[in-house]
Amino acid sequence: MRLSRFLLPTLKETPAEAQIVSHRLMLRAGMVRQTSAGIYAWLPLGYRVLRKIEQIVREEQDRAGCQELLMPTIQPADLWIESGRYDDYGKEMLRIEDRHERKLLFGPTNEEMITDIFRSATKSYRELPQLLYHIQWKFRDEIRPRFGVMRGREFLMKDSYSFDLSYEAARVSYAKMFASYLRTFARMGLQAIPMEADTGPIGGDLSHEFIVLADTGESGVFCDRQALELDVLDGGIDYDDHAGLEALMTRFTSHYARTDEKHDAERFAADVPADRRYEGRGIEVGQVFYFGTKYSEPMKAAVADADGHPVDVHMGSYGIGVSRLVGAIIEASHDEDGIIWPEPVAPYQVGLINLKSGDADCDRACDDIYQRLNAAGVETLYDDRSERAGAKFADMDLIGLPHQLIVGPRGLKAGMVELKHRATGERDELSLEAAIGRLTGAHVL
Ligand code: P5A
Repeated sequence: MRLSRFLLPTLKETPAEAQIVSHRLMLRAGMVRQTSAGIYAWLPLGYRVLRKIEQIVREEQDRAGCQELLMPTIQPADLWIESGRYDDYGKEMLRIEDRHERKLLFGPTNEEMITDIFRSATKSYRELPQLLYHIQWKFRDEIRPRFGVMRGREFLMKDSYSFDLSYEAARVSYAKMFASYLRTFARMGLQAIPMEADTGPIGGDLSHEFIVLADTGESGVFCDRQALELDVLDGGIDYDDHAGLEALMTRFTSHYARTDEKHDAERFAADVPADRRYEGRGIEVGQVFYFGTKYSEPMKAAVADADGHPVDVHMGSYGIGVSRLVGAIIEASHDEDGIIWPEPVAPYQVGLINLKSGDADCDRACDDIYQRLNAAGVETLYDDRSERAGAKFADMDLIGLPHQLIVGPRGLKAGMVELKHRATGERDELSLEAAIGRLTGAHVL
């Protein structure tokens, strides 16, 4: 993409309304624009990151055997009256009436709707287990939307739902989602720590939140420092190995990791040696729930067991805050100059900077590089604007692309260009061919 043609309204000044660094940087980097309180338009740069995150989430759901479908944003109130949650949900639910005076709502979550779909499609225990997910916009009329996309009113969530015949079987589904979450966040370059959690309006008695460490986070974090050293990408995960999944879950939950609500200070102090105690803050990027028959019982979602007797199915639901993750990744990865995107979620891999647009040699060399990078499938944002070099450097650092390829008239005379790594600041003077080779080769530099 040529920057001269790209809608990228970057800001030099820090927007006054933004309290945390990710919100400031998302506004300054022209990624989003607020259209109402807690509701955002995703501009081209921000939308590319959102889609990258969504795709990693999707790949890891598919890998775990979860099936993608798509449910609507607007739901009939009837389903929520059936489950008993229509009144309970309170003012956070955006209630709508259509021209026929039918009661509708903008879905804050989809337990009721998926249970309705399940009960109409399934009759026998032989059809279990079922694991289904969608990636869809949600609306929660939060009393205090803040921190940009981190606590919005409209936000993008991946939500999965599991249906099983028994608690034991449901635990396998829970462990599958648990494992896939560890992989999902690790692939984005995040360390997300699973913590025992309260269940709130979703219900049930088994739940974990996945927390990314950040000082600005809304969740308190208490855990054994050993929890911070686990690496799930070390080995593959076999989703058919139920004992292995249970063992993985045990390994990742045996560190007394708790959010502040459930924190039992005395037990934490007693169980974890003082030098291993970690207390900090973090951002909840996902939460998983097992809630048994909370919805299947009132909504009569039963299947026939082997003897033909109806059994209410055991359910779980599993959420990831896809749009929140954009902010969470920035909180975890930035410096004073701007964002530092981890490669897997970067909107473009390479920023090509023409230091003297309009100079025939520079233009020719940059056009050639740009074409060759595109042909090799390297996503490239080419700054071909006639701006000062300083402004180009500042914008490129701000938007945080992993690699910058800098082309200027002096270097070109000697056939040289400069390659800068955004995360480390390392710079290499290279021949034009060597630079292209590095960027198109292994991709990992
Ligand atoms: C699980 C999936 C649920 O709603 N039902 C379906 C369950 N869980 S949850 O914890 O309430 O939400 C799941 C994730 O969504 C993100 N999230 C938000 N992101 C941005 N703005 C919000 N207002 C917001 N509320 C929730 C969080 O990442 C949460 O873990």
